[in-house]
Amino acid sequence: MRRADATTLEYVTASSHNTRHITLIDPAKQDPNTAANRAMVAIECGSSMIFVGGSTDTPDEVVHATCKAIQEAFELRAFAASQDPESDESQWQIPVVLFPGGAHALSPAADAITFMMLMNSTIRRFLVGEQIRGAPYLEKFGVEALPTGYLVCAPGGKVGEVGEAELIQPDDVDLVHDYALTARMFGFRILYLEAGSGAETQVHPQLIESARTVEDLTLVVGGGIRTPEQATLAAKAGADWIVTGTLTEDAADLQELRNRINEIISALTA
Ligand code: 1GP
Repeated sequence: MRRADATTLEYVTASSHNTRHITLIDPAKQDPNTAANRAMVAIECGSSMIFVGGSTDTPDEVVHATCKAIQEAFELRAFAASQDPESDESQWQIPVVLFPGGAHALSPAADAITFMMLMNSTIRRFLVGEQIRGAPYLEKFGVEALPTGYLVCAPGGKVGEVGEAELIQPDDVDLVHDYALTARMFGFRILYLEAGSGAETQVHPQLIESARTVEDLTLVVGGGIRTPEQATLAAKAGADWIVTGTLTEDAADLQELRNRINEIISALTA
């Protein structure tokens, strides 16, 4: 549920003193009600955006039910906060953004979508093919497109394999810079450096630093970030946003989830 007075792109690209945190929720991994409960805990702990997506083969209806459940939960919380002088309604005006594996995983209940070109894919489908299939749907339902260059870095995981990406290696600092420059010249506002969900190693900080030297790009970094130290490393290298999925997905219960997100957010705001 985004604020009425700003687009999601404005929210995402706004300058922020601290690196902000995104909680990624994979609709394939829990029912919509559980997803909504987890999203509420994430926001209570200070996460600043919810991504919905991840798996490559989730059907539209599952993605939609999850987005809807999260939006309804946030609306209720915003309403409750508006009735309570001690609470801040804007805490719940948090965008719910699709992070799709393709044109199949879409929902009109989302505020926006990371509209991505997998820039280092070797196949047309992920450069522009899925996007052509998804664009009319997004236009019809008024889901805001966040123009995003998506770069898969080693180890790359499943997205690297499925996307047939020429993985960016840790020492490809010039290459990542040139990709960042290209992204900006295409008019992308966001560059997402991805190591792959559940990756054993996160995106190398020198790649983040190199991309950072290109102005006017908001940097999102994800994949393999599990500890506050790793979050700090990415933040210090210049990430505007970090994404965690696995860390929160495999928490045993809501209390463990709360502890884990609190630790990451404390590291980012220290
Ligand atoms: C995956 O970058 C995200 O696309 C998050 O990765 O699951 O490793 O946190 P993790």
